[in-house]
Amino acid sequence: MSSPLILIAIGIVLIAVAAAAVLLTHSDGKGEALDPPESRRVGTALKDRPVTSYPSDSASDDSSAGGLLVEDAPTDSPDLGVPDGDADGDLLERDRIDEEFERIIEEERPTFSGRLGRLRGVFSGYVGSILSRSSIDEETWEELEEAMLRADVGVNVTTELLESLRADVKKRGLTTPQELLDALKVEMKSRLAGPTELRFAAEKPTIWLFVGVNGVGKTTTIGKVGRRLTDDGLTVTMAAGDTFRAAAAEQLGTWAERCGADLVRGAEGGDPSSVIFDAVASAAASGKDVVLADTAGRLHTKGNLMEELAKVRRVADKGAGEVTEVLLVIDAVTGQNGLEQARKFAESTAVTGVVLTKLDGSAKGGVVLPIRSELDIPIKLVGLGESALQLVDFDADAFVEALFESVD
Ligand SMILES: Nc1nc2c(ncn2[C@@H]2O[C@H](COP(=O)(O)OP(=O)(O)OP(=O)(O)O)[C@@H](O)[C@H]2O)c(=O)[nH]1
Ligand SMILES: [Mg+2]
Repeated sequence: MSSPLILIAIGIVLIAVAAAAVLLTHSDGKGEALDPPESRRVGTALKDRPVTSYPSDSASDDSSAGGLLVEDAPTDSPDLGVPDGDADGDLLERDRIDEEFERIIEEERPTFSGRLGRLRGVFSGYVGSILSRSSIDEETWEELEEAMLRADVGVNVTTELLESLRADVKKRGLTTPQELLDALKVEMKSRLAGPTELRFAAEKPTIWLFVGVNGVGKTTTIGKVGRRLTDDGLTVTMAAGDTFRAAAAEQLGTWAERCGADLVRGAEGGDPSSVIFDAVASAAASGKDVVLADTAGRLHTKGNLMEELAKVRRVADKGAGEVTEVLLVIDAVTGQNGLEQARKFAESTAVTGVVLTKLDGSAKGGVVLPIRSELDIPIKLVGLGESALQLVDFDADAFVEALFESVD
Protein backbone atom coordinates (compact mmCIF):
# COMPACT_ATOMS: atom_id res chain seq x y z
CA MET A 1 0.00 0.00 0.00
CA SER A 2 1.31 3.44 -0.89
CA SER A 3 1.99 5.90 1.94
CA PRO A 4 -0.94 8.35 1.12
CA LEU A 5 -3.35 5.41 1.29
CA ILE A 6 -1.85 4.33 4.65
CA LEU A 7 -2.30 7.87 6.01
CA ILE A 8 -5.97 7.97 4.86
CA ALA A 9 -6.61 4.55 6.48
CA ILE A 10 -5.03 5.71 9.79
CA GLY A 11 -7.19 8.89 9.65
CA ILE A 12 -10.41 6.86 9.22
CA VAL A 13 -9.49 4.58 12.15
CA LEU A 14 -8.77 7.60 14.40
CA ILE A 15 -12.15 9.23 13.54
CA ALA A 16 -13.98 5.96 14.25
CA VAL A 17 -12.23 5.60 17.66
CA ALA A 18 -13.11 9.21 18.60
CA ALA A 19 -16.76 8.71 17.61
CA ALA A 20 -17.00 5.51 19.68
CA ALA A 21 -15.51 7.31 22.71
CA VAL A 22 -18.14 10.06 22.48
CA LEU A 23 -20.97 7.52 22.24
CA LEU A 24 -19.67 5.56 25.24
CA THR A 25 -19.49 8.69 27.42
CA HIS A 26 -23.13 9.52 26.73
CA SER A 27 -24.50 6.09 27.37
CA ASP A 28 -22.79 5.03 30.60
CA GLY A 29 -25.31 6.63 33.03
CA LYS A 30 -23.07 9.56 33.88
CA GLY A 31 -23.79 11.74 30.88
CA GLU A 32 -25.94 14.71 31.88
CA ALA A 33 -27.79 15.05 28.63
CA LEU A 34 -29.18 11.54 28.42
CA ASP A 35 -29.56 10.51 32.02
CA PRO A 36 -29.63 13.16 34.77
CA PRO A 37 -28.85 12.15 38.35
CA GLU A 38 -31.67 10.61 40.38
CA SER A 39 -32.16 13.61 42.64
CA ARG A 40 -32.68 15.89 39.70
CA ARG A 41 -35.20 13.50 38.15
CA VAL A 42 -37.19 13.48 41.40
CA GLY A 43 -37.02 17.24 41.53
CA THR A 44 -38.37 17.55 38.03
CA ALA A 45 -41.13 15.08 38.75
CA LEU A 46 -42.03 17.10 41.84
CA LYS A 47 -42.21 20.31 39.88
CA ASP A 48 -44.32 18.72 37.20
CA ARG A 49 -46.73 17.06 39.62
CA PRO A 50 -49.97 19.04 39.93
CA VAL A 51 -50.18 20.00 43.59
CA THR A 52 -53.93 19.68 43.83
CA SER A 53 -54.02 16.16 42.46
CA TYR A 54 -51.66 14.74 45.09
CA PRO A 55 -54.21 14.00 47.79
CA SER A 56 -56.56 12.19 45.44
CA ASP A 57 -53.64 10.36 43.82
CA SER A 58 -53.03 8.79 47.16
CA ALA A 59 -56.63 7.78 47.70
CA SER A 60 -57.06 4.09 48.16
CA ASP A 61 -59.90 1.83 49.07
CA ASP A 62 -57.65 0.15 51.53
CA SER A 63 -57.13 3.05 53.85
CA SER A 64 -54.43 1.35 55.84
CA ALA A 65 -52.34 1.25 52.72
CA GLY A 66 -53.38 4.72 51.50
CA GLY A 67 -50.49 6.11 49.46
CA LEU A 68 -49.95 9.33 51.37
CA LEU A 69 -49.89 7.64 54.76
CA VAL A 70 -47.61 4.82 53.76
CA GLU A 71 -45.27 7.17 51.91
CA ASP A 72 -44.94 9.34 54.92
CA ALA A 73 -44.51 6.52 57.41
CA PRO A 74 -41.65 6.93 59.90
CA THR A 75 -38.26 6.36 58.36
CA ASP A 76 -36.88 4.08 61.09
CA SER A 77 -36.74 1.18 58.64
CA PRO A 78 -34.19 -1.59 59.23
CA ASP A 79 -30.69 -1.29 57.78
CA LEU A 80 -30.91 -2.92 54.38
CA GLY A 81 -27.18 -2.80 53.83
CA VAL A 82 -27.33 0.07 51.38
CA PRO A 83 -23.77 1.36 51.04
CA ASP A 84 -22.99 4.86 52.26
CA GLY A 85 -22.33 7.54 49.71
CA ASP A 86 -24.47 8.41 46.71
CA ALA A 87 -27.36 6.11 47.63
CA ASP A 88 -27.70 7.73 51.07
CA GLY A 89 -27.38 11.14 49.51
CA ASP A 90 -30.14 10.36 47.09
CA LEU A 91 -32.38 9.08 49.87
CA LEU A 92 -31.78 12.23 51.90
CA GLU A 93 -32.49 14.34 48.87
CA ARG A 94 -35.68 12.44 48.22
CA ASP A 95 -36.77 12.83 51.86
CA ARG A 96 -36.09 16.53 51.64
CA ILE A 97 -38.14 16.83 48.46
CA ASP A 98 -40.98 14.78 49.92
CA GLU A 99 -41.00 17.01 52.98
CA GLU A 100 -40.99 20.10 50.83
CA PHE A 101 -43.79 18.70 48.72
CA GLU A 102 -45.82 17.88 51.80
CA ARG A 103 -45.22 21.41 53.10
CA ILE A 104 -46.57 22.84 49.85
CA ILE A 105 -49.64 20.60 50.09
CA GLU A 106 -50.09 21.38 53.76
CA GLU A 107 -50.00 25.09 53.17
CA GLU A 108 -53.05 24.66 51.02
CA ARG A 109 -55.49 25.34 53.86
CA PRO A 110 -58.83 25.37 52.09
CA THR A 111 -61.67 27.73 52.69
CA PHE A 112 -65.02 26.13 53.23
CA SER A 113 -66.58 27.60 50.11
CA GLY A 114 -63.40 27.15 48.07
CA ARG A 115 -63.50 23.35 47.95
CA LEU A 116 -67.11 22.32 47.99
CA GLY A 117 -66.51 20.54 44.73
CA ARG A 118 -69.51 18.88 43.24
CA LEU A 119 -71.83 20.27 45.88
CA ARG A 120 -71.38 23.66 44.35
CA GLY A 121 -74.20 24.57 42.03
CA VAL A 122 -76.29 21.46 42.77
CA PHE A 123 -79.37 23.66 42.54
CA SER A 124 -78.02 25.97 39.88
CA GLY A 125 -79.81 24.39 36.91
CA TYR A 126 -83.11 24.60 38.77
CA VAL A 127 -82.37 28.11 39.99
CA GLY A 128 -81.88 29.34 36.42
CA SER A 129 -85.14 27.77 35.31
CA ILE A 130 -87.09 29.05 38.34
CA LEU A 131 -85.76 32.57 37.93
CA SER A 132 -86.72 32.61 34.25
CA ARG A 133 -90.41 32.41 35.20
CA SER A 134 -92.44 35.52 35.80
CA SER A 135 -94.26 34.20 38.84
CA ILE A 136 -94.34 31.41 41.43
CA ASP A 137 -96.44 28.60 39.97
CA GLU A 138 -96.90 24.87 40.60
CA GLU A 139 -93.99 23.98 38.33
CA THR A 140 -91.75 26.19 40.45
CA TRP A 141 -92.63 24.16 43.54
CA GLU A 142 -92.07 20.91 41.67
CA GLU A 143 -88.65 22.03 40.52
CA LEU A 144 -87.67 23.05 44.03
CA GLU A 145 -88.75 19.67 45.34
CA GLU A 146 -86.75 17.83 42.71
CA ALA A 147 -83.65 19.92 43.41
CA MET A 148 -83.80 19.16 47.11
CA LEU A 149 -84.35 15.44 46.66
CA ARG A 150 -81.43 15.28 44.26
CA ALA A 151 -79.14 16.91 46.83
CA ASP A 152 -80.19 14.20 49.30
CA VAL A 153 -82.15 16.44 51.62
CA GLY A 154 -84.62 13.57 52.01
CA VAL A 155 -88.39 13.35 51.58
CA ASN A 156 -89.41 14.33 55.12
CA VAL A 157 -87.41 17.52 55.40
CA THR A 158 -88.12 18.50 51.79
CA THR A 159 -91.90 18.16 52.28
CA GLU A 160 -91.85 19.91 55.61
CA LEU A 161 -89.58 22.70 54.42
CA LEU A 162 -91.59 23.41 51.28
CA GLU A 163 -94.84 23.43 53.25
CA SER A 164 -93.52 26.03 55.62
CA LEU A 165 -92.20 27.99 52.64
CA ARG A 166 -95.64 27.96 51.00
CA ALA A 167 -97.12 29.37 54.19
CA ASP A 168 -94.42 32.02 54.28
CA VAL A 169 -95.00 33.00 50.66
CA LYS A 170 -98.70 33.44 51.40
CA LYS A 171 -98.23 35.29 54.66
CA ARG A 172 -95.64 37.72 53.36
CA GLY A 173 -97.24 38.06 49.93
CA LEU A 174 -94.10 37.01 48.05
CA THR A 175 -94.65 37.05 44.29
CA THR A 176 -91.33 36.78 42.46
CA PRO A 177 -89.20 33.64 42.09
CA GLN A 178 -86.20 35.59 43.44
CA GLU A 179 -88.09 36.33 46.67
CA LEU A 180 -89.02 32.67 46.91
CA LEU A 181 -85.43 31.48 46.53
CA ASP A 182 -84.21 34.05 49.06
CA ALA A 183 -86.81 32.82 51.55
CA LEU A 184 -85.75 29.20 50.93
CA LYS A 185 -82.10 30.05 51.56
CA VAL A 186 -82.93 31.80 54.83
CA GLU A 187 -84.99 28.80 55.95
CA MET A 188 -82.25 26.30 55.08
CA LYS A 189 -79.57 28.37 56.77
CA SER A 190 -81.55 28.70 59.97
CA ARG A 191 -82.28 24.97 60.03
CA LEU A 192 -78.61 24.12 59.59
CA ALA A 193 -77.20 26.64 62.03
CA GLY A 194 -75.81 25.22 65.26
CA PRO A 195 -72.79 25.25 67.51
CA THR A 196 -69.61 24.20 65.72
CA GLU A 197 -67.11 24.52 68.55
CA LEU A 198 -65.75 21.38 70.16
CA ARG A 199 -66.18 21.42 73.93
CA PHE A 200 -63.38 20.97 76.44
CA ALA A 201 -63.65 19.34 79.84
CA ALA A 202 -63.37 21.41 82.99
CA GLU A 203 -60.50 19.17 84.07
CA LYS A 204 -57.87 17.59 81.89
CA PRO A 205 -57.88 15.47 79.88
CA THR A 206 -60.69 16.29 77.49
CA ILE A 207 -61.75 13.12 75.66
CA TRP A 208 -63.19 13.14 72.16
CA LEU A 209 -64.44 9.86 70.70
CA PHE A 210 -64.72 9.27 66.95
CA VAL A 211 -67.30 6.79 65.71
CA GLY A 212 -68.85 5.78 62.39
CA VAL A 213 -69.17 3.07 59.76
CA ASN A 214 -66.18 1.65 57.88
CA GLY A 215 -63.98 3.86 55.76
CA VAL A 216 -65.79 7.15 56.37
CA GLY A 217 -62.64 8.97 57.50
CA LYS A 218 -62.50 8.58 61.30
CA THR A 219 -58.76 8.03 61.58
CA THR A 220 -57.97 10.76 59.04
CA THR A 221 -60.23 13.17 60.90
CA ILE A 222 -58.41 12.40 64.16
CA GLY A 223 -55.14 13.21 62.41
CA LYS A 224 -56.53 16.51 61.18
CA VAL A 225 -58.05 17.43 64.56
CA GLY A 226 -54.76 16.48 66.24
CA ARG A 227 -52.91 18.79 63.90
CA ARG A 228 -55.32 21.60 64.65
CA LEU A 229 -54.95 21.15 68.41
CA THR A 230 -51.16 20.93 68.39
CA ASP A 231 -50.99 23.98 66.10
CA ASP A 232 -52.94 25.73 68.86
CA GLY A 233 -50.30 24.68 71.38
CA LEU A 234 -52.30 21.90 73.07
CA THR A 235 -50.91 18.46 73.91
CA VAL A 236 -52.60 15.38 72.52
CA THR A 237 -52.71 11.64 73.11
CA MET A 238 -54.20 9.46 70.39
CA ALA A 239 -55.86 6.22 71.45
CA ALA A 240 -55.82 3.41 68.91
CA GLY A 241 -59.21 2.00 69.85
CA ASP A 242 -59.51 0.27 66.47
CA THR A 243 -58.04 -3.05 67.50
CA PHE A 244 -59.54 -4.96 64.57
CA ARG A 245 -56.43 -4.57 62.43
CA ALA A 246 -52.82 -3.89 63.42
CA ALA A 247 -52.61 -1.58 60.42
CA ALA A 248 -55.23 0.69 61.96
CA ALA A 249 -52.94 1.52 64.90
CA GLU A 250 -50.05 2.08 62.51
CA GLN A 251 -52.15 4.47 60.42
CA LEU A 252 -53.02 6.43 63.55
CA GLY A 253 -49.37 6.29 64.64
CA THR A 254 -48.34 8.03 61.44
CA TRP A 255 -50.75 10.86 62.13
CA ALA A 256 -49.59 11.04 65.77
CA GLU A 257 -45.99 11.31 64.67
CA ARG A 258 -46.79 14.04 62.17
CA CYS A 259 -48.33 16.33 64.75
CA GLY A 260 -46.21 15.34 67.75
CA ALA A 261 -48.97 13.52 69.63
CA ASP A 262 -48.53 10.48 71.89
CA LEU A 263 -49.98 7.18 70.74
CA VAL A 264 -51.40 4.50 72.99
CA ARG A 265 -52.15 1.20 71.31
CA GLY A 266 -53.09 -2.30 72.42
CA ALA A 267 -52.79 -5.78 71.01
CA GLU A 268 -54.56 -6.61 67.78
CA GLY A 269 -57.97 -8.05 68.61
CA GLY A 270 -57.78 -6.62 72.15
CA ASP A 271 -60.56 -4.85 74.02
CA PRO A 272 -61.00 -1.34 72.59
CA SER A 273 -62.43 -0.05 75.88
CA SER A 274 -59.29 -0.91 77.79
CA VAL A 275 -57.02 0.66 75.14
CA ILE A 276 -58.97 3.92 75.46
CA PHE A 277 -59.03 3.65 79.26
CA ASP A 278 -55.25 3.19 79.28
CA ALA A 279 -54.81 6.12 76.91
CA VAL A 280 -56.83 8.36 79.22
CA ALA A 281 -54.77 7.20 82.21
CA SER A 282 -51.54 7.82 80.33
CA ALA A 283 -52.72 11.28 79.20
CA ALA A 284 -53.73 12.15 82.75
CA ALA A 285 -50.38 10.98 84.13
CA SER A 286 -48.42 13.06 81.63
CA GLY A 287 -50.73 16.09 81.83
CA LYS A 288 -51.98 15.98 78.23
CA ASP A 289 -54.84 18.26 77.27
CA VAL A 290 -56.84 16.09 74.90
CA VAL A 291 -57.32 12.38 74.14
CA LEU A 292 -58.52 11.64 70.61
CA ALA A 293 -59.94 8.12 70.60
CA ASP A 294 -60.25 6.15 67.39
CA THR A 295 -62.72 3.27 67.09
CA ALA A 296 -63.13 0.52 64.52
CA GLY A 297 -65.60 1.17 61.73
CA ARG A 298 -68.83 -0.74 62.26
CA LEU A 299 -72.18 -1.17 60.62
CA HIS A 300 -74.86 0.71 62.48
CA THR A 301 -77.16 -2.28 61.96
CA LYS A 302 -74.98 -4.69 63.97
CA GLY A 303 -76.41 -4.67 67.48
CA ASN A 304 -73.45 -6.35 69.20
CA LEU A 305 -70.95 -3.89 67.69
CA MET A 306 -73.12 -0.95 68.70
CA GLU A 307 -73.22 -2.33 72.23
CA GLU A 308 -69.45 -2.59 72.24
CA LEU A 309 -69.35 1.08 71.31
CA ALA A 310 -71.71 2.02 74.13
CA LYS A 311 -69.30 0.25 76.49
CA VAL A 312 -66.32 2.10 74.99
CA ARG A 313 -68.07 5.36 75.74
CA ARG A 314 -68.91 4.39 79.32
CA VAL A 315 -65.40 3.17 80.06
CA ALA A 316 -63.81 6.24 78.49
CA ASP A 317 -65.73 8.34 81.02
CA LYS A 318 -64.68 6.23 84.02
CA GLY A 319 -61.18 7.48 84.60
CA ALA A 320 -59.76 11.00 84.72
CA GLY A 321 -61.18 13.77 82.55
CA GLU A 322 -64.46 13.67 80.70
CA VAL A 323 -65.86 12.69 77.30
CA THR A 324 -67.17 16.00 75.99
CA GLU A 325 -67.58 15.07 72.33
CA VAL A 326 -68.69 11.91 70.56
CA LEU A 327 -68.20 12.79 66.93
CA LEU A 328 -70.00 10.74 64.34
CA VAL A 329 -68.07 10.75 61.10
CA ILE A 330 -70.25 10.49 57.99
CA ASP A 331 -69.07 10.24 54.40
CA ALA A 332 -70.94 12.83 52.32
CA VAL A 333 -71.11 10.34 49.46
CA THR A 334 -73.34 8.12 51.61
CA GLY A 335 -76.38 10.29 50.99
CA GLN A 336 -79.60 9.38 52.75
CA ASN A 337 -78.10 6.36 54.53
CA GLY A 338 -76.18 8.89 56.62
CA LEU A 339 -79.42 9.75 58.40
CA GLU A 340 -79.97 6.16 59.46
CA GLN A 341 -76.34 5.90 60.60
CA ALA A 342 -76.76 9.03 62.69
CA ARG A 343 -79.94 7.72 64.25
CA LYS A 344 -78.40 4.40 65.31
CA PHE A 345 -75.06 5.77 66.51
CA ALA A 346 -76.86 8.49 68.48
CA GLU A 347 -78.91 5.80 70.24
CA SER A 348 -75.86 3.95 71.49
CA THR A 349 -73.33 6.69 72.14
CA ALA A 350 -75.13 10.03 72.58
CA VAL A 351 -73.49 11.63 69.56
CA THR A 352 -72.69 15.31 70.16
CA GLY A 353 -71.79 16.33 66.64
CA VAL A 354 -71.29 15.20 63.07
CA VAL A 355 -68.14 15.43 60.97
CA LEU A 356 -69.10 15.34 57.29
CA THR A 357 -66.14 14.08 55.27
CA LYS A 358 -65.32 13.98 51.55
CA LEU A 359 -67.54 16.94 50.79
CA ASP A 360 -64.81 17.91 48.32
CA GLY A 361 -65.97 15.08 46.08
CA SER A 362 -69.70 14.80 46.59
CA ALA A 363 -72.90 16.50 45.56
CA LYS A 364 -74.89 14.62 48.17
CA GLY A 365 -74.21 16.72 51.25
CA GLY A 366 -77.91 17.62 51.63
CA VAL A 367 -78.22 14.81 54.20
CA VAL A 368 -76.97 17.28 56.81
CA LEU A 369 -80.41 18.94 56.78
CA PRO A 370 -82.36 15.96 58.16
CA ILE A 371 -79.49 15.09 60.52
CA ARG A 372 -79.66 18.59 61.94
CA SER A 373 -83.38 19.09 61.98
CA GLU A 374 -84.78 15.58 62.57
CA LEU A 375 -82.14 14.34 64.99
CA ASP A 376 -81.04 17.69 66.38
CA ILE A 377 -77.35 16.87 66.02
CA PRO A 378 -75.16 19.83 65.06
CA ILE A 379 -72.80 19.52 62.10
CA LYS A 380 -69.44 20.57 63.54
CA LEU A 381 -66.69 19.85 61.06
CA VAL A 382 -66.30 19.19 57.37
CA GLY A 383 -63.54 17.23 55.63
CA LEU A 384 -62.53 18.78 52.34
CA GLY A 385 -59.61 16.57 51.34
CA GLU A 386 -57.16 14.00 52.63
CA SER A 387 -54.36 16.09 54.04
CA ALA A 388 -53.90 17.47 57.53
CA LEU A 389 -55.24 20.97 57.01
CA GLN A 390 -58.24 20.00 54.95
CA LEU A 391 -60.71 20.17 57.80
CA VAL A 392 -62.87 23.22 58.43
CA ASP A 393 -65.69 24.24 60.73
CA PHE A 394 -69.10 23.71 59.23
CA ASP A 395 -70.50 26.97 57.91
CA ALA A 396 -74.25 26.81 57.28
CA ASP A 397 -74.33 30.05 55.28
CA ALA A 398 -71.51 29.08 52.94
CA PHE A 399 -72.95 25.58 52.55
CA VAL A 400 -76.36 26.86 51.43
CA GLU A 401 -74.86 29.55 49.20
CA ALA A 402 -72.73 26.89 47.47
CA LEU A 403 -75.81 24.79 46.71
CA PHE A 404 -77.45 27.73 44.95
CA GLU A 405 -74.36 29.11 43.30
CA SER A 406 -74.44 29.23 39.52
CA VAL A 407 -71.65 27.29 37.82
CA ASP A 408 -70.95 28.12 34.23
N1 LIG B 1 -61.35 13.34 49.52
C1 LIG B 1 -61.38 13.08 50.84
N2 LIG B 1 -60.92 11.90 51.30
C2 LIG B 1 -60.97 11.67 52.64
C3 LIG B 1 -61.46 12.64 53.54
N3 LIG B 1 -61.37 12.11 54.79
C4 LIG B 1 -60.85 10.87 54.66
N4 LIG B 1 -60.59 10.59 53.37
C5 LIG B 1 -60.04 9.35 52.80
O1 LIG B 1 -60.94 8.29 53.07
C6 LIG B 1 -60.24 7.07 53.21
C7 LIG B 1 -60.65 6.38 54.50
O2 LIG B 1 -60.21 7.18 55.59
P1 LIG B 1 -59.93 6.58 57.05
O3 LIG B 1 -59.58 7.74 57.91
O4 LIG B 1 -58.99 5.44 57.01
O5 LIG B 1 -61.38 6.06 57.39
P2 LIG B 1 -61.83 5.26 58.70
O6 LIG B 1 -63.21 5.69 59.00
O7 LIG B 1 -60.84 5.43 59.79
O8 LIG B 1 -61.81 3.76 58.15
P3 LIG B 1 -61.91 2.40 59.02
O9 LIG B 1 -60.98 2.55 60.16
O10 LIG B 1 -61.49 1.34 58.05
O11 LIG B 1 -63.33 2.24 59.43
C8 LIG B 1 -58.76 7.43 53.16
O12 LIG B 1 -58.28 7.19 51.85
C9 LIG B 1 -58.75 8.92 53.46
O13 LIG B 1 -57.63 9.57 52.93
C10 LIG B 1 -61.94 13.89 53.00
O14 LIG B 1 -62.44 14.79 53.69
N5 LIG B 1 -61.88 14.05 51.64
MG1 LIG C 1 -59.82 4.04 60.92
